[in-house]
Amino acid sequence: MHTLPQLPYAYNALEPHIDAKTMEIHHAKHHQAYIDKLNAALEPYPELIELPLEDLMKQLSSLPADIITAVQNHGGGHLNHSFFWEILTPEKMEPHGSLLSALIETFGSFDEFKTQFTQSALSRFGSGWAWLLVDNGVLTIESTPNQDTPVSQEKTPILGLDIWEHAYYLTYQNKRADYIEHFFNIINWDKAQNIYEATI
Ligand code: MN3
Repeated sequence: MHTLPQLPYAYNALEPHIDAKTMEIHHAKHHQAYIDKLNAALEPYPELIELPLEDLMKQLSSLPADIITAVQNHGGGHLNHSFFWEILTPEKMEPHGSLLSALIETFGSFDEFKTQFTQSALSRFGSGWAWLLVDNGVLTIESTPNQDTPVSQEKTPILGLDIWEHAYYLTYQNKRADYIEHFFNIINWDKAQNIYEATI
């Protein structure tokens, strides 16, 4: 049985970058809905409902055929949002450590990484996510449609940005680029560094 994780900060903590109303609806309504629908899909499969979420998503393609789409959408939604809340912070942080070194080595500079990440997030048509991932030991930028999670493709998310309109519309309306720019002010680089360090 999956349950909604508590936010590690208050709904208004990320203002002015993400407004309190957006955070509240996003967490208490959208994220909760993914969890409710995931639990409903898994109800006929008691052995699956007890699996840790990451393990469930890693074996997505070998699940019973009648629940693959529901787990892809709602399990992915649950995992992606649980990760998203953790990678945000109201504390002002800078990229550092082995992750910063690897970003510079991989993309040429931190600014070039930011440019490519922004481009990836902007070019996703419709709803989805932009990611900084470790894929077979290599840092890569990708975007996924809908609630598809890179965890199902054996990739490790280091950063993830929700680019569904529900994540930014109240403050930014159609200006997705402004939302992406503001995301860089609220990244939990300590958390990203810890995840990256565990992959090397
Ligand atoms: Mn969302």
